[in-house]
Amino acid sequence: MKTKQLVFASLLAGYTAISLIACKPKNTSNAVSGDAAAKAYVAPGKYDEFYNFVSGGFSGQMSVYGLPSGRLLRVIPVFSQDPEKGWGFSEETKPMLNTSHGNIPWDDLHHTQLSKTAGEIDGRWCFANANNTPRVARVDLSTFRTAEIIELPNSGGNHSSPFITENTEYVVAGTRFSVPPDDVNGDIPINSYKQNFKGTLSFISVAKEDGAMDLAFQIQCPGVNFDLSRAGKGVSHGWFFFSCYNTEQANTLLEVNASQKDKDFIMAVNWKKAEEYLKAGKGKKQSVKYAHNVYSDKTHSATSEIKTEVTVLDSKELSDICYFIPCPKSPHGCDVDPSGQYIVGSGKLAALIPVFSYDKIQAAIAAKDFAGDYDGIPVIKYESALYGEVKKPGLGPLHTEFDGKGNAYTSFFVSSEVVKWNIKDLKVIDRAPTYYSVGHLCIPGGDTKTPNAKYLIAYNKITKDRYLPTGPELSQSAQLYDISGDKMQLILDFPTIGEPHYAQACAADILKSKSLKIFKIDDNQNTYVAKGEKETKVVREGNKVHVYMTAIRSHLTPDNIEGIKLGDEVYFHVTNLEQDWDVPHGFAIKGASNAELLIMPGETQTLKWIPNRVGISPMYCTDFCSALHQEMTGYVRVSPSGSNVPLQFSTGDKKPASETTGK
Ligand code: K7E
Ligand code: CUA
Repeated sequence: MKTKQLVFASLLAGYTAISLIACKPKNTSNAVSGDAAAKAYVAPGKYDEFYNFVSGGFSGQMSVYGLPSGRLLRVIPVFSQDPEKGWGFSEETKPMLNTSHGNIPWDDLHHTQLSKTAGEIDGRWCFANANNTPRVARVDLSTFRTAEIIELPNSGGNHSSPFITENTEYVVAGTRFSVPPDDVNGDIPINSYKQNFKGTLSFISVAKEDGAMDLAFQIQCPGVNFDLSRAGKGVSHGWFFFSCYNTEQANTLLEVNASQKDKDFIMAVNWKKAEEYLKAGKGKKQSVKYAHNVYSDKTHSATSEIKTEVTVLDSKELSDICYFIPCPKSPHGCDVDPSGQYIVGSGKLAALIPVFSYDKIQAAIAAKDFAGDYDGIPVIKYESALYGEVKKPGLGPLHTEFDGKGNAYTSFFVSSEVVKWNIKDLKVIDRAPTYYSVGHLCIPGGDTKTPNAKYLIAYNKITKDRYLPTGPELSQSAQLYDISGDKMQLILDFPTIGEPHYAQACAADILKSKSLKIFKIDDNQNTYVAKGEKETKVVREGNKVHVYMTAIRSHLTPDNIEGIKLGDEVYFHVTNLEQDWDVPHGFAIKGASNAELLIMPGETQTLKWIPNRVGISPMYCTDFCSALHQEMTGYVRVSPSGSNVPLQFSTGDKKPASETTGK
């Protein structure tokens, strides 16, 4: 990280006169003033005002914090296994991590996006991207669980993702790495990038009623790196804006070779026009392979389907859907203000921030005011699209959020600060240090038409000297600022799970009443459900043994099982019979090599267990559920493979020792 920062800094030094020694803010201990604690204080027993959905970076998860307290409310497993929830361990959730490359237990999640209606947060879903093996996930905000994951073909490093249109018509994803299309032989020299590599944008449609995602179409673009994006809104609804770097089309040592040009691009995409072309049959079917995984709250199980076709529009052929706008020095963030009129490009190595005008972009397109083309895509003249530049704002601009009061807030990685500037006159109004090396920023509703200008959160990369040392690695941190006054005021530090990239926040009132409390046991359609203790049984099918088990305070049924033999695969299908809020039961058995379970009220989850030794294996509930939780236990007897111990099961004195043989 440090080396990166230095290289970054030395590159910058090439064309800015600003001293790099000044990069690290001083006076860390004085940074918080006296009334800060009161502003972030939420009394015990009181609710926070906002939910904050924070990306977990390399942890592959999303975490939910309360604001302003910074309380960690929940970690939602998305692209990585999570032993706290059994995610990716139980038989029911394993298919969610399936891809065309097989099961992937760990990915890298960078951006969260709350679903919107008419440009406002509607509290239905939160989307997230898997950066490494390209995927987009939809988290259901009634259960705070991942409900759906779709893989993206023709992509590598799904970074410019998942950004959504103002009515959640589409979740959009741009590939970070350009790669040869999936249906051609990719066994080619890497240095044939310029001829053979393509950049792909994916448009995933989202069904209005239930959020079901479908890869509607892709747009094939020149081979560059797509970094970030935002949908237009208001006046610019129907357009999408992507930052592009590596327009040098380098395939090695990008830190030097992709920083050659004075300007890279923002790409403006007319997605309404793309829809028209799609309807007119201009798309080409391409054969590809990608997984589409769906979790059902009815069956409490996931399914994974491999799909084999995608429709691709060619941006070169359909010459009026994509336009390039020059943007200084390797733009990272590409952010659209609440009105939809202004598009802010943050060149990582630029000494200014360009602000483009949607109206001027449209006028330039209408007048064909182009400075030639790039790989067949028209390039609008910089001055023709430009509204103006923010001069000398700081070093290493990354991301911009908006407060709805006419101000923008940009994060500066190298100079470790947040800079507030006015969108109309482009004048810097205020700056506040961050500790240290800030990445993304979040203002609740900051990408909506009406942001809530009370708080701003900075998500930082480096924490050293802020928290007690914990060995070589320190937790990353978030910093909360009060932005209700003229000056930003730092009021709280709180640690994050994994490296935080983008985050979004919304008023607690939008979500809290929608939150599900239990799954109704009568609605449970899991194949192996036992809706009451009477339905519990143990069934042998060859060497597979299915245990239909129930859990209720404070016993398992059955809790004595005999007749299991070496060579058996035992499936514990545990149904939690509770119908009370916040009463999960857990399940673990000695020697289980893949997992434990955690089962919510009314839910069924399955643990697969292959015993590897003869003897008695204890099992128990892992969640302290009642005063008699320590009594919530049982035993399984494992016999040698040839044994004729009959299959029998029981709980308490009802001792049927009944034998159930399979079909
Ligand atoms: Cu700037 Cu991956 Cu959005 Cu992190 S990205 S900071
Ligand atoms: Cu159930 Cu402890």
